[in-house]
Amino acid sequence: MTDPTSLRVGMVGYAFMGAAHSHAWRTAPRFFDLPLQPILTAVAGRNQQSVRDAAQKMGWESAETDWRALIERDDIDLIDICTPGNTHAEIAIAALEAGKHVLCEKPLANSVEEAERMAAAADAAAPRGVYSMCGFSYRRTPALALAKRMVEAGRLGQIRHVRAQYLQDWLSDADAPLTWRLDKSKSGSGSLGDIGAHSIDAAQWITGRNITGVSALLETFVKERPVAGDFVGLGGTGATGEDAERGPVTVDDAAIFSARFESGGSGDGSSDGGPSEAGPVGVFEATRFALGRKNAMRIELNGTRGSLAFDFEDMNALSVYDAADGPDAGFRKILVTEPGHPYTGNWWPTGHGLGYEHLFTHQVVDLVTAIAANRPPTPSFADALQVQKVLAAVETSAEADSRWQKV
Ligand code: SOE
Repeated sequence: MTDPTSLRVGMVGYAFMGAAHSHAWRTAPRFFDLPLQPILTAVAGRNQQSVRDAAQKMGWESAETDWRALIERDDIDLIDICTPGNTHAEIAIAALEAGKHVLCEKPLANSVEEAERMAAAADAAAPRGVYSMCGFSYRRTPALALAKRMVEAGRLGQIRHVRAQYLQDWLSDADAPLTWRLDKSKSGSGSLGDIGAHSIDAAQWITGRNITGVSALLETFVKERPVAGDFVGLGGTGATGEDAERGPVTVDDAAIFSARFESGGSGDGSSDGGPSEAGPVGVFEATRFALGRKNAMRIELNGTRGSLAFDFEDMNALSVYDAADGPDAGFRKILVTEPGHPYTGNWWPTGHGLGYEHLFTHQVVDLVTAIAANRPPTPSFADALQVQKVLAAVETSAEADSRWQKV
């Protein structure tokens, strides 16, 4: 029985992303007027006691030990996939074919082939009013949503440079344990897909241009690590000990690549330079070894009329340079907390700021609003497939002495 006023959610997985998504499903209706009320109907996980504890802690009405049970239940309208990438394709395709909406964490999949099947299933489901979104949550940062508005309005003119870094340091300790994010069979790649994917999506979304080619290198600094003990966090503080068994790291610790973006007319609002106009050039870096950088998701755009710069470690601010302000102006720091800024009007008075968890609440708001309006949410699986193709091109280039690789 479908309740037209509610959206009943079944979530698969309950670790870091499961906790962030649960918080968002609970919080969104309390700060935003949603057209459908999310119901935290069930959470699924393999270990019966652990998933029951998670349901209790995170506010889910019931617990299942098999994700397939969520898809078979007729009291669930949407499947929220918060598991490692090697499980995304099977769960998402089964859910869409069963007529359930899907929110799938990033990256969409562990290969282009899987992502293509997922995008095809999404395209087949949409005409039936069954929708899907990929969880590139940084798009829901107010400062980055403001940056997108500025670029679309032509405030930066023609974009020439994109400079994107995603810097973490939770693997700087060579004895941090071997968790699923370091196992290619589960995660698909290391820093490249886990955090580099966010930079790729943000850069393409803000500029309104896709990446068309890359030249890349990947590096794994620490080739083997202690097998994970009781893993309790990203860096893992499991009981490994001196004599712990060690296993191979099968993913990159750091990814660096240059990129070209589409040329010609685009979403940057500038006068169309025509096909002869070069598109932006980009430099990307993703690493878990930038000692001292904890979650520095950074992006800077340089255009013909201005520039902007963002650092998630100062996430409520956007730095903007406007050439029209003259040579003495320099970058101005905008506090993105005004009522008219994206999302912020629903929270606190100006200047009080938001955090990482708000991105996931905004993601729920946009997803629920699109579903209720019967229109496809973004980023779509097709958008996420484009990111997957860039990830694959980076890996191909890195395996071929950084030779230029078209996307
Ligand atoms: C780990 O690097 C991680 O949790 C990513 O998986 C998330 O996508 C990112 O938002 C924070 O860091």
